[in-house]
Amino acid sequence: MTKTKNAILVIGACGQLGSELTLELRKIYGDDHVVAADIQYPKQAELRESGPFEIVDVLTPQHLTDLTSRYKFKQIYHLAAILSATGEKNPKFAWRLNMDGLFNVLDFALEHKVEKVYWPSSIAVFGPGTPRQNTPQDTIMDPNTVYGISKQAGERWCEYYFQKYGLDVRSLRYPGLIGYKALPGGGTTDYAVDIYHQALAKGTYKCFLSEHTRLPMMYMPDALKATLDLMHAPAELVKVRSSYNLAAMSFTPQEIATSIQRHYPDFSITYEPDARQQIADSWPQSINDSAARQDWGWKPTYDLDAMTDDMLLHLKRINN
Ligand code: AKB
Repeated sequence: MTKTKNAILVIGACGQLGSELTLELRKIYGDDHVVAADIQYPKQAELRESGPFEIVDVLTPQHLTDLTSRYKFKQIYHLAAILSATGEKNPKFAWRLNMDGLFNVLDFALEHKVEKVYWPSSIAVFGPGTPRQNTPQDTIMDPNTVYGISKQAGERWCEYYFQKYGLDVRSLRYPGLIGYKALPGGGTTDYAVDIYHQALAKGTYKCFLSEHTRLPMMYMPDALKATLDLMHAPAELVKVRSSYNLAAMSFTPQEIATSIQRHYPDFSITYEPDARQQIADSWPQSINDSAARQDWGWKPTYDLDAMTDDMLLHLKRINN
């Protein structure tokens, strides 16, 4: 059997970020060289049909080893994780999946001489003791969700593998991600995606966060660009080996509703905060990403209104 050399593996390829990142990587590296992997087959036809797909459960290292008879991987994007809200429902399992999954991938990468690994961190690494405005790269980190604790520990392990074993691991602390192609699963920032779908479907939205809850957010094209720019940066420019702060915009539920009302003046929003409010209240309101800007030239493109215009345009097209 001939092996595909220089392959790229995307674990968690069916998720919100993975489904879009896989397609971008296929545009750059060629469809056959980007292997999408997840615990279930992709629902999205484009993802299913455009290139190879493999069932991989990151908690089963043998699934990764089995792939080595057919692929020689040069890069791995390990995106599989349990997010903040879902993590609180089953903390022990979230810890196991987020941490053991990361170890399995890092160890596989070392053993099989993978050149680069990407692993996402999150603003969830911050907590109630962290300065909430313009949160610095290096500051107090006292996360109080299992997701945040696992991301903070994961950051330390990524840096450890880089320093002790020379593994080129790169990472970004994503804010809430918003895109029209796939739904997020189980996060505290998910409302900012759902609100667009509900605006078009019902003209009204019941928000699980209160109206003035300000959180850092980013539109998917910016998140994809940041991820690829970081991965393509020369190694010597990647000076932060835990995870880079990354920012684009910050807004409240009331502000995103106002942005939607520019297109749909009758759109209305109500507020019924649930357990996710407490998580949101422990996170920063805005992020200082000057290290990413200085080290490898990060600069976002979309603000709230530009994102709203684009989201609504695409969702209307998809719905028709
Ligand atoms: C979540 O809300 O859990 C995620 C995140 C900010 O990492 N979107």
